[in-house]
Amino acid sequence: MFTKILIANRGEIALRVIRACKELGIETVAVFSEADRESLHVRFADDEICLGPPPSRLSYLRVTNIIAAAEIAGADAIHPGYGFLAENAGFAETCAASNITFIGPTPEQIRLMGDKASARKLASELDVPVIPGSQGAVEDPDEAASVAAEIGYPVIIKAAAGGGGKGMRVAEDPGSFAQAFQLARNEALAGFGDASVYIEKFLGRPRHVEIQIMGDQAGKVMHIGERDCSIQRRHQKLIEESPSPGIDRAMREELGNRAVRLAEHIGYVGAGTVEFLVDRDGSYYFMEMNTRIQVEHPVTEMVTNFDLVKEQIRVAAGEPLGLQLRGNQLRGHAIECRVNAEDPFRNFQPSPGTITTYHPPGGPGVRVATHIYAGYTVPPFYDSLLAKVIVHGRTRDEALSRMNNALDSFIIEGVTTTIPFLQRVIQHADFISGDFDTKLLEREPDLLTPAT
Ligand code: MV4
Repeated sequence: MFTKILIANRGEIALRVIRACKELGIETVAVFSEADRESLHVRFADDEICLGPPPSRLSYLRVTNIIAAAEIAGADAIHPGYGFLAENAGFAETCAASNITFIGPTPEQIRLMGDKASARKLASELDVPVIPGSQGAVEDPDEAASVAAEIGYPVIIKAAAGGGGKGMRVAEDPGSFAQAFQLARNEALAGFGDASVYIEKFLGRPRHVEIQIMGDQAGKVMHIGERDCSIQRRHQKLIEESPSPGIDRAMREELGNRAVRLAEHIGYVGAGTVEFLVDRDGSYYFMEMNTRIQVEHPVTEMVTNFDLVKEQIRVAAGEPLGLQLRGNQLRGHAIECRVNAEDPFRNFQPSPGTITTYHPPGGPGVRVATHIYAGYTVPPFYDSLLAKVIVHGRTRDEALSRMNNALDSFIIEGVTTTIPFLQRVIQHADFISGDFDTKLLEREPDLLTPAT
């Protein structure tokens, strides 16, 4: 087992990893930017090293500084958390070259799944259903147009190096295809330094259902249930839950087995997520794979009682998967709401500043993942996640009731938060019934105007 882990991250996920290390008896090293000196991850870690100025490209993204910090502190492994360097294959390579274990998949696995066109190609070769579309990337505009005609309109053009909704264009009809294709390529080049794009049939009202998987170094991969992440705004997830109200036991097993087949084929090590779009007629399609621990992982932890972060560390140290799902049963229902320092009624404009009052919700089945406290100043440099409220109940109704009460009693003053907006969403008839999809917020603009 490792003796000391450097956490190459900040905020709530850094605290989450530190807790897992403490339970495993592993020492911790926090790294921080000049804006995060007063952060709790710095206080709770055994060692602390400043990386540089506040902007992340000068601190949390500085590979050489992070590796130097690990060497100085004597860390034998690095946990990247999510975001920042978590899906950077070059960083994972540099760790290996410096004799430091990167807690996550191999550089090759990160690279393969990071190229969304190659991931799609691999999935289809393994009989994991993919959305009808091009075989890999297409360069030639005429060839692309004939692929689009073949699959039928509307189509969506996606950047191979994109993912998570970045670099996508929809073409409704043949007349708008050539321009959309050109724009998508230009945006892909500008945004990712790679103009490669691929084409898919555009699904109008899909659900986003993702399968949590975990693999060990002996080649064993298991699936650990799904999360429904359909409630999103501009590709930012707002609410996640497990199990998904849109799929049944048989479908869960089917998606899980497909996800495992894909991951096993590449000898996937660590925690990963295989994303699917599920259409209203029950057909499902592979979309992409994320090679990191995700923000919403606690939802899965609540319905399984697993500690996914501890398990990531154990498998990275070469131990076999210690998780066991009895009869693949998920226990009860969990929901997560992400609370951000943003003004939901002013186009989600960021609201950094100092927290004057803080009181978290509590009670049975309520978990709050946060790094904030009264007196903490939310810096303007990073994403605006303040806290995740995760509730568990025996039924979805019980979980929903707990979430309503939790949001009601969550007091954060000094910055504007998205809590009032989240309350409205979970009180919407379509959310309550479970009959929702990725277009819910677009269909309901009233959710975004202040109550009168
Ligand atoms: C799609 C789609 C419809 N059809 N692909 C958005 C995130 C990125 N991973 C892919 N995304 C989508 N891909 C086809 N062929 C609709 C979306 C999409 C979406 C997906 C999941 C959750 C929220 C979404 C919001 C808008 C669009």
